Amino acid sequence: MSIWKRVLPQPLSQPGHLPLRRMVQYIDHFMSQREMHRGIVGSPKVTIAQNFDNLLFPKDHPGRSKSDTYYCDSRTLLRTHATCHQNEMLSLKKAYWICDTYRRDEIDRTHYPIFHQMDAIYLINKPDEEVIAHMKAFLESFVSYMLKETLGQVEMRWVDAYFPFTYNSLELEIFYRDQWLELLGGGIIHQDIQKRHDIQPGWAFGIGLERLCMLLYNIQDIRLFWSRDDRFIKQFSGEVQLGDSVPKQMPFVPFSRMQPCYKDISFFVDDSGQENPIDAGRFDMNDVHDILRDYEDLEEVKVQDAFYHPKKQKWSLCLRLTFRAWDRTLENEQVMQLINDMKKQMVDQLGLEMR
Ligand code: FA5
Ligand code: MG
Repeated sequence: MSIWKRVLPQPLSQPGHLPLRRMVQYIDHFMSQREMHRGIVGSPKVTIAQNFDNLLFPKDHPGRSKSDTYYCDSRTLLRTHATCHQNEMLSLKKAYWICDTYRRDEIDRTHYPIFHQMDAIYLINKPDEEVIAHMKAFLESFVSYMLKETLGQVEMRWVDAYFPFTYNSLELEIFYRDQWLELLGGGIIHQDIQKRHDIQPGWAFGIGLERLCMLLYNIQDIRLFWSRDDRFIKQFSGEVQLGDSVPKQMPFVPFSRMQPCYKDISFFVDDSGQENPIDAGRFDMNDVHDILRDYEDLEEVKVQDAFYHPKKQKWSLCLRLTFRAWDRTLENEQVMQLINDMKKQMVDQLGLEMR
């Protein structure tokens, strides 16, 4: 399905976003104790100026490329980070905001093209060293508030980083399962931005909410936030108990990996005289792949068998299809429906004769 159909009506609005919404209640509590205002953000469609130019992104920054960013037209795009709303928030002086963000990324266990970020700003009229010291203390206490009861004492370290819109930029990493894991980025708001808005110096930071939530609940796959499966959602329905730290969270119990379901489909290829039906003649197996790619729950397609049918004088191909949804068990009836639909597309679009 295209990204344009999937743009969220509101941040955190999917059923599978429940653990994120729950985590945000804790975040709100932490922030309110530090007199931080929660800023409201609008549509994910923002201008290139908001997302890049005003934040001093060089014209050739890779983040701007069409292969990384969903552009709507020559002026607008789907925001790639919550920082695009920083300018609107500066007058609040101490503020945080949460929004859905979009990046053209591979889909794997830790990357998804739609995710959520929280950004914050904290203005204090102090010299640079004190601004940085304040930021480090604030963010260390935030991470410790979020994770210490669940993960135990959290080992953290700061490493140098680069963002076009901050200086003295840093990333905070935590030691988790034998490796250092990037959790958030921050730095002092760039002087050009300070001048343009005539504001006091201060720091800014940003964090990916799904990644934090995965640590909090031991969720191993970011795609589960898009699940509608009760076995996922029900695990996050308990009471939220606000206090000095997030109480120990019950780790998410993964349900058994879904069983794959195998089905074969066979069809005739009218390519008389060809030695091999797959790489010769009018028939192009890639046309079949183009049709099959649209079926999300189809994991793999393999050519199982190909033989020449002497009576019909046609090649017969058999494909082995592996179906597996990552978030739910597929019923046989659903798979049969998918198969029927695929066959119809193959007949209508490619004129193939199904067996
Ligand atoms: C930023 O987006 C900066 N705007 C953060 C920032 C704000 C720095 C303010 C300084 C001041 P970065 O591109 O590293 O930085 O993304 C931040 C976080 O978003 C990452 O650490 C990660 O947790 C999350 N993230 C990035 N891409 C994905 C993705 N495809 N899926 C899920 N989470 C992602
Ligand atoms: Mg980063």
